[in-house]
Order: sequence, then C-alpha cells, then structure tokens
Amino acid sequence: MAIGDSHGNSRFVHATIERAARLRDKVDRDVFIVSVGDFGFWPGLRGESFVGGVDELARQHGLAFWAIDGNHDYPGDGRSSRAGYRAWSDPAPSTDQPGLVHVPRGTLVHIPIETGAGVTIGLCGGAASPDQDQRQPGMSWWPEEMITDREVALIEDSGRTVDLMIAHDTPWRPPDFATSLAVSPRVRSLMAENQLRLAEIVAAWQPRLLVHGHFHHSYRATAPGPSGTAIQVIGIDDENIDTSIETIDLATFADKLIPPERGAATGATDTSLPR
Ligand SMILES: [Mn+2]
Repeated sequence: MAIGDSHGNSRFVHATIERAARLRDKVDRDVFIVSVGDFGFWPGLRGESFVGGVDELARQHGLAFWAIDGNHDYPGDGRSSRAGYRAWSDPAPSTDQPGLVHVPRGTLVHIPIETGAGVTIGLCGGAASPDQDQRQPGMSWWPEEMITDREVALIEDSGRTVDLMIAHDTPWRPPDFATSLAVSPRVRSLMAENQLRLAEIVAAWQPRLLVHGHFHHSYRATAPGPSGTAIQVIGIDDENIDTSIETIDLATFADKLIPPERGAATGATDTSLPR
C-alpha cells in the first residue's frame, strides 16, 4: 500500500495504518505500507512525536511501514534524537519487520511471490523544493534534499534492474498539473536537475511501474520505456484518506511482468495498469 505525502499529518497516517490492517485481515495476505516521501520527518518535538506515534501504531498492528525521504523531510544527524530520517534509516528493510523505517535512496528490495520470480522494488527519495526561497535553511529547508550525482552513479554501477520503482519526484511532468507557485529561474533549474537525475535512475533501473508523490496530484499515465515498452506511472495526492492511497497487488503485478524482449517481438505492449 503506497501512501502520498503526509507532511506530519497523524490523522491521515494513522487512518492508513488502520486501513492496511483491515485489508490484511480481510485478504489474509501480507500487507506493508510505503510512504512516497514528505512523510513528516521534522526537527524538534513535533517531528519526534509524529514519527514515534506512527512507529508505535504500525508495531501494534504488526505492519511494516517504510518511508522514503521527500524534499521537506529533515535528515537529522542520525544520533541525538529520533527526529530526522537518518535515525530511522535501514538499507535492508523487510516486509515482516513491524514498525517505521526510512529506506535510503537506491535501496533494492526483493519481494518473493509464491507463484513466480517475485517483484524487485527500487526506492529513491529526494526532490528539489519549489518553495525553497520561502524556507529557512537548517530550519525548514535542507540541502540534502536533492538526489546527488554520486547516488545516481552508485545505482548505475550496480547494474541492477527493478520491476517497481517508488520515488518522491518523477522525471516527467504530471499531466494536467497546474500550480500557482511562483518559482524563480534558479529553483526551476534545480528542480529540472533532480528530474534529470531521476531520468538517469529510471534508465538504469528500467521499472515497469513508477509510483511517486511530491506533486500532490493523483493521476495515471504511461511514459516511454526501453525498446518500445511503456512505463506506467502513478502519481499520488497528499493527506487525503480517499485519494492518497494506492493499493498495488504485487502478485497480480508480478503476473503481468512480461520480459521486454517478448513485448517487442510480438509488437504488443500491455499498457493496462496492474490492479
Ligand atoms: Mn515534496
């Protein structure tokens, strides 16, 4: 279950955990939650209380809760307190480990599926804040927000591909997206730079499906993939219990994973979204 930007909204996140627990009990299969970033890792007591509350409720329900970092998430120093995502980072998250973890950029997780080869998920937070000119460095804005060239190089050098990619930002502009935010040319180029790095990661990972947040905009689209294939893209809205949750059945998704060579040979491309 992927959830949109939550910005420290306990009511929204607690409701998603309750919903995931009900779903698991109903379908009697494993369910885990992934936040697509701008989760609410904030400095100070407010941040600590939010992340502590999410961790506690997820543990109570025996649910794994993964969060990638968004541009508005505070990195922290990883030591002095539970505020900041570095204190929660786990580069080897597991779906049967209850509680909150931050999944670092470039992490790959393989989810076994009984009927086949399983699904490999690649996770990568990071984005440039469009509103950074209005934010205070070290208080409400952190330079670590952007994906770095080194992070891209590490992903490219690994030579691995994924089936499903979960990111905060997307290389492609969401369709029908409009914003009233005035963005300076300097910030605009930073945003483009991050999107370019994500495009490089997409080229390396070659996902069949990309799920992202950041734009607070729900949509489904397809983008061009390698050798004539299409990459399905799902954008998720923010803080809305009705529109900010995407449930992806990984078993059904795995069934639809046709090797790209076969798609190209027959000229057929399945562009329907996995349910
Ligand atoms: Mn964001």
